[in-house]
Amino acid sequence: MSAIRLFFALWPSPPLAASLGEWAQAARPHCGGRVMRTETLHLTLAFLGPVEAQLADALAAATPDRCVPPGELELDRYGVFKRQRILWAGPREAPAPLQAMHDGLWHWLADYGLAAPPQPFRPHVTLLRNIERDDPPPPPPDPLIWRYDRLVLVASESQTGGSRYRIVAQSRPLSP
Ligand code: 2AM
Repeated sequence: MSAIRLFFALWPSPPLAASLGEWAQAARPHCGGRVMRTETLHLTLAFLGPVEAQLADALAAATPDRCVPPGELELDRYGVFKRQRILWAGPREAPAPLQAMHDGLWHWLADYGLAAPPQPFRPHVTLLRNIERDDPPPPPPDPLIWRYDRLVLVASESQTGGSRYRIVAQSRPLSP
């Protein structure tokens, strides 16, 4: 049976994605590297890796009911993952509500036989890959405010020149 590479993420609104794209362009003269396409920018909450089609279907069916409390996240800095040669935008550390969302998601995923990675959660939006230096530039003056009310389940499909992301399900926003 074929496997599908899946992850849960927060997906930015088009205006926020455009602002993140500006952050990427602003950092590129300093860092070098390859700018991520604006329509693919996201913040991963849980990377599941390859999942059998039956399990992928079960997760897609259950995701609409996996409602999350709405919240706000401030992205105020660039950071670098040296080993992966990534420049990212994000907060210094996960704020408590986002950490709780991450932990709750993995707690639920355990019912499907999926286990969280041992590394701590480092919320980030990858902006540039294959960067050429280790130090991030200073961030733009105004932080970005991310207002979220749902999570999305995304399939990552390999294609020439990178990955294509397809949103397969999303959680229902909680009514006010
Ligand atoms: P990255 O942007 O830091 O590479 C899809 O690949 C998403 O899942 C990306 O946001 C990626 O993070 C994240 N991810 C987390 N762990 C991963 C892993 N082991 N392999 C590939 N992607 C991973």
